[in-house]
Formats: sequence, C-alpha cells, structure tokens
Amino acid sequence: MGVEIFGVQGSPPCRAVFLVAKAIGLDYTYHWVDMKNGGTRTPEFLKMNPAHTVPTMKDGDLCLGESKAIITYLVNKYAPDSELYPKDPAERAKVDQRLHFDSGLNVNFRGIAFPLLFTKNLEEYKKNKPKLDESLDLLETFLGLSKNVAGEKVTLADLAVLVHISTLATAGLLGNDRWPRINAWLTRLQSELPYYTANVEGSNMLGGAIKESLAQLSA
Ligand SMILES: N[C@@H](CCC(=O)N[C@@H](CS)C(=O)NCC(=O)O)C(=O)O
Repeated sequence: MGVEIFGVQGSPPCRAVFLVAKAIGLDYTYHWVDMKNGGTRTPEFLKMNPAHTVPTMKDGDLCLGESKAIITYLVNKYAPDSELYPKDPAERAKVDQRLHFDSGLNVNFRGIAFPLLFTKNLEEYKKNKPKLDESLDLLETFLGLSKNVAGEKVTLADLAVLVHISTLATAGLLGNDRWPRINAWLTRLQSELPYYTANVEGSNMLGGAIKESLAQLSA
C-alpha cells in the first residue's frame, strides 16, 4: 500500500508531514482521523501508535508517531539527497537542534490553543502566553543568525516551525513590532515554497478558530 498518513488538516504537526511529503513528491494514502469521536483511541490505532496522536505514519511494518520522527524518516528513505535534511553531520546536527526547539514550540503553542479551543479558559491562556512568546523570542534570535531557521537553506526545521508560525499569524498573535524577522521569514516562505499550498487550508482553519475564540472570550 505504500506510505499511509493518519491525520487531520488543522493539526500543525500533521501539516509538517503534509508539507514534507509534497516537497519531496511523495505519493501516499491519507486517512482522515475522526479525533472528536475517539479515532485515535481505537484498538487498531493504538496498535500503530500507543501515544494516540496524529500524525501517525505506516510504511509496511513500520508504524511511527511523532511528526519529527516521521519527516526525518520520509526524507531519509524517499529523498536521501534532499537539501531539506543535509547529510553532512554538522549541518544535520543544526537541523536536529532546531527540530528539538520546535518540540518545545509545539508544547507552548498547545498551551495557548488548548484553553482557547477546548476548555474556553481565558485565564489559562493568559498564564501560558508568555511561554509561547519566549519561544518566539528565541526563534527571532535564530533568524538573526541565519536566513532560515537552521542555516541559509530551507530545511526540515523551517517546515516544522512554519506550521506553528503561520497559524499564529492567522490568529493575530505574531506582532510585527516584537518579531519582525519571523514575520519577514514567514512572508518569504509563503511566496517562495511551491509546496506551501499543503499548509494553507489547515493553517487558516486553526488560526481562524483561535482568533475567533480569543475575541469571544475577551469580549
Ligand atoms: N509531539 C507530537 C504532537 C502530536 C499531537 O499533539 N497531536 C495532537 C493533535 S495536534 C493529538 O493527536 N492529540 C490527541 C491526543 O493526544 O490524544 C508530534 O509532533 O507529532
């Protein structure tokens, strides 16, 4: 059956996988997961990924959760010469470092998205927002050191980070005064990457929902 991806459009880590798959021209089968109705908790799903998260990938006998593990695997296996994940150990280490940074960004992103979208708790959002802003400050610093997140070229690190940043921009949470380099980087990648389309629908959907919920809870 080839590569199968289990996910949903809105999820940032799923969109990182969609972006990478499109970037390397990978043909895969997409399975939408009905998360609201326990789609990640079925016995079949838990067998593939006991952590019950999307994205989950299946490729033959290999089942993987964790978006960063999935995107590095896909390039290693299906596009080993791609500049998205350089072979040089030092260059690759820089990309890996930023991918680990993105894991923290993801946690801090969820820290603001969850209370706005699910528990509708404005106080929790306000408590968690400074942690997200700290991650953004660090990213702003990274983008002062090089043109892209892990160096001069666009790599997996850019794509992993991009899905969070585009969502925050749509949500109105990416002020240009505080984070001008992040805003400029986002605008450039949105127009430069021919495969960026894989991120648009989900990013608009989730960013729009965050913006709307914040406005309602703040009213
Ligand atoms: N670190 C994970 C995060 C994945 C994650 O949190 N996915 C959410 C959707 S955005 C999910 O599946 N939540 C359902 C659950 O945890 O049961 C990754 O990068 O893949």
